Amino acid sequence: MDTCIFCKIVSGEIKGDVVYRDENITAFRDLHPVAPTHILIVPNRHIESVSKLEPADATLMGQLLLTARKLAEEAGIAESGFRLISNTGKDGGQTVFHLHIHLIGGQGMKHPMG
Ligand code: DGP
Repeated sequence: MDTCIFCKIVSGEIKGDVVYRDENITAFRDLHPVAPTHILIVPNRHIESVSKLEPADATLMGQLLLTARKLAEEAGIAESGFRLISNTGKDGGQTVFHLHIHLIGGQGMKHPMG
């Protein structure tokens, strides 16, 4: 997608603080971190959100989760714990419409359900 900021980070057209890259996935630090570790894990292929996933994307989504686990281990937060979030659509608070998983940790967090 020509106008998608995350597609541009994936392609290298604009610079991101990339911490992981393979043929299917790119992970980079969030521009506005909310915790000591805040990494965005995205599919290289443009998928708008979880709402647009197809059955054929099941393996890719598994790879995204395994990448989250690996990056959590590398960041030293696998034992202390972390949160994975994929905001989806307007009511979900999504602001960038290229599917991404936030990996957030390194501090205690309030339960999102209150
Ligand atoms: P969401 O609101 O769930 O769609 O999350 C989008 C996140 O993307 C938000 O935490 C800020 C981050 N973000 C937006 N633009 C950029 C950018 O150009 N570079 C990086 N690294 N992060 C960005």
